[in-house]
Amino acid sequence: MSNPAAPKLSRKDFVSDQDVRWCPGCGDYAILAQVQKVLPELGVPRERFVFLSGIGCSSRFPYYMNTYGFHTIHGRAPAIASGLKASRPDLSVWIVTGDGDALSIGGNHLIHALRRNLDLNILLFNNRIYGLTKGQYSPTSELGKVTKSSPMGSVDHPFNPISVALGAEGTFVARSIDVEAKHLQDMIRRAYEHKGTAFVEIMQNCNIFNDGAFASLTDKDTKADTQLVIEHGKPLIFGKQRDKGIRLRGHSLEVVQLGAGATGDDVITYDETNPVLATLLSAMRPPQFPTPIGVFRAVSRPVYEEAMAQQVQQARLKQGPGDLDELFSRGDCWVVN
Ligand SMILES: Cc1ncc(C[n+]2csc(CCOP(=O)(O)OP(=O)(O)O)c2C)c(N)n1
Ligand code: SF4
Repeated sequence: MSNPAAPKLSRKDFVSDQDVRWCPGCGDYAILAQVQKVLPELGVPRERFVFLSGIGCSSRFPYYMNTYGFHTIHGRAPAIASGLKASRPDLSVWIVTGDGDALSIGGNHLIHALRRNLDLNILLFNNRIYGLTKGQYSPTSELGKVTKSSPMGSVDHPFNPISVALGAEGTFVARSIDVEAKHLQDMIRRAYEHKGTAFVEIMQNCNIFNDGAFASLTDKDTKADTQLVIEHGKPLIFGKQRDKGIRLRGHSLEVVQLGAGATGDDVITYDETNPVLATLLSAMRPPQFPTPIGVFRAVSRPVYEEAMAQQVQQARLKQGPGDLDELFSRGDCWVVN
């Protein structure tokens, strides 16, 4: 899709003339800025990009991108994006969704898009709350979360979006954080480069209804010990002094202190094509473990739209171009007067 003859674009080309209506301080601004930074670097003409969303604060995203876009209906962006990509495989199709939009009302659409593996990019802004509707708990809110809709604390066990995407056999599954600009840019670029459905969970602060949900991950004093940056072919090492690692003990993971009975050789070297490692890492939870960010899984599998186009071509060769009117009126038809 990249075209060397395409006009040189800059961030400004992707900024729309719409007033941004997110609350001041919302993490969505940082994500928008990184998407607008990366897109001009991809060598794709602007009119080839389409952003589709469902409903929520995050789903206002298409208004702010100077590209084609469609603010669709709640939870249904994956369905509409699938139709678009199947009929226009030349477009670069992006879905922007929230934890409520993608995992409550849209849960079913999300998992089927992932297993079908159309060449789509899904950015799930996870603020662990319903922002637009003013602060009800969401499917990623922690157990015991006190909100207006759970005044005594939520009794729902939360989803882990990475585990959902891996369980649906997503071929590209990654996580980043709104304020980790460079890391987020890398994940957006990798998502674009992946052929197949790329799923990126972006931890996003909703400073109005769930402020500080990821504070320990983003605070500069703690983040070296609470984040584990996973990279293909590199050892799972973290900590301010880079002195802690993740190793396998039997069928489980454990944190080891390097130099105190463990060496770099004991630590796992990450392999983003290994489904067992991805599953083990997706289950890592604080406070026992740091929170992994990066690409959990990247594997290649045929994409839906190509297989579909091949079948259509084969059918045309065998049966001719076809006639829709003739098909509709064939067989057991009647007229209602
Ligand atoms: C059919 C339907 N049901 C419910 C709603 C109300 N509603 C609008 S947005 C939303 C959830 C938004 O949460 P999330 O996807 O996490 O997005 P955020 O606003 O936090 O970015 C809900 C329940 C709706 N608009 N339509
Ligand atoms: S309510 Fe939360 S998610 Fe929505 S715009 Fe405001 S800060 Fe952002």
